[in-house]
Amino acid sequence: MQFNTISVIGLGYIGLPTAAVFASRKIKVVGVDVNQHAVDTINRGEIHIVEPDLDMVVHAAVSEGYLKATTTPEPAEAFLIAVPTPFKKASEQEGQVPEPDLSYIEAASKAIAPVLASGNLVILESTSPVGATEKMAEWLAEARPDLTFPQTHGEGSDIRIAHCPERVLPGHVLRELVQNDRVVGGMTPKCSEQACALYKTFVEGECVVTNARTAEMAKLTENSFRDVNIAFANELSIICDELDINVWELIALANRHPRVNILQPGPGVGGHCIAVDPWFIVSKTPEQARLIRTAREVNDSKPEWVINKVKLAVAEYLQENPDKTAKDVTIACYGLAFKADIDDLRESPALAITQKIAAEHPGKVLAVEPNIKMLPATQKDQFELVSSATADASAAIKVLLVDHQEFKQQAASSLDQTYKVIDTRGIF
Ligand code: SAJ
Repeated sequence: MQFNTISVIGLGYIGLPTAAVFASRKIKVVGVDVNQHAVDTINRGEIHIVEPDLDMVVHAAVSEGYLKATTTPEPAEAFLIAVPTPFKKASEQEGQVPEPDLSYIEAASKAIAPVLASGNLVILESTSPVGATEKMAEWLAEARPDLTFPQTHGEGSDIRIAHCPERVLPGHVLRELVQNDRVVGGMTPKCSEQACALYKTFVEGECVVTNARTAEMAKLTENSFRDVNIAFANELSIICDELDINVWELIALANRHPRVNILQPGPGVGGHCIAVDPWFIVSKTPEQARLIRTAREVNDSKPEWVINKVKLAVAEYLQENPDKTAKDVTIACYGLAFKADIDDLRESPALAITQKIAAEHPGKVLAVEPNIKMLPATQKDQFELVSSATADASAAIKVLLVDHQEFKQQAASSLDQTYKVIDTRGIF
């Protein structure tokens, strides 16, 4: 099947690169987003998110006329939905399992329904709980009783539906979009076949076919696998601290075993995926998903453990310097991003730790984040953004939160200083 026009709904971290890559293959792409600012920015050939090289691809796609953005859906042969699937806010309480919020998928389905036509393909790319694709198909069918859908008409339906989860790593999106294998979960084999034909316009990896539910679970499984493994490393770091063992040396030694590959501890798990997606499994099967839930809890509790370590370091410093009070102690936090070598502060344990320290510590709190030029407005009054040199010169306590390249390069020269160091990433 030939696709001349496709529409991507949701022009964020996944939708915009996907739209741009399709457009770079000379397919007409209509990008749809509710955010007028994003739409205007893209139509100027610019981008509103940070991702290496994306600006060039979007600029080329817009100026050659293959990509345009709009707030209102238009007819197309295929629709790709790449909107957020966050938690429901109301259930973010102690002891409760966060429930996935499908309202963005629902809104996107209702927005495209009026322009759907027989023969169209609708793909859900958003990371979703098991059953979300079927739910999307129901919403579409309710809005368009004049069309037939796979849940009622199988292979003969007017509309084809599939779930094809994105699996790209922020910072490497353009390469991974093209090179990664793609899981294609059609509601029927014909749906999968058409979705494969669409992705094959740019995917160099294999398109591996399954059903929609398995595709949904595959994505959740990948991120839960990583979360469980990071939780194992984080738990080891707490055990090793108790037993006076260097956890990084320990992991390096254990990883010499041919069948052991432990991940790295850190200050907690951030980002928009790994800390969220395992909950989609837990909320569906709370009785069965015991390990997955515990891993989430282990990783979510790590920031508090780091904060307690900082408090202990302050107390020790004051014991060693009885002429000083807590107000005289400057704490420097190195790194605010959710992981190394990116500028993304959203859902970042490093930022949360720095904010909490700043809120509780009576002395000065400095933050060093080489990947940003200024603090978001909400953080401006909480702590100061300074250079490494300034922080090094005035801090009594150093808290290393993100293993940015810059910090790794400076680590060796910082060793001979007389700071108290809480190194959550093992770079010192
Ligand atoms: N982290 C550790 N220790 C490690 C590895 C990671 O503490 O050894 C932390 C990071 O510092 C960060 C968090 O985990 O706070 C997540 O970082 P990440 O690099 O593991 O993953 P993301 O969130 O950037 O991207 C993940 C990827 N999933 C997997 O690797 C299984 C990516 O392929 C997915 O497409 C993405 O989630 C997504 O969108 O779901």
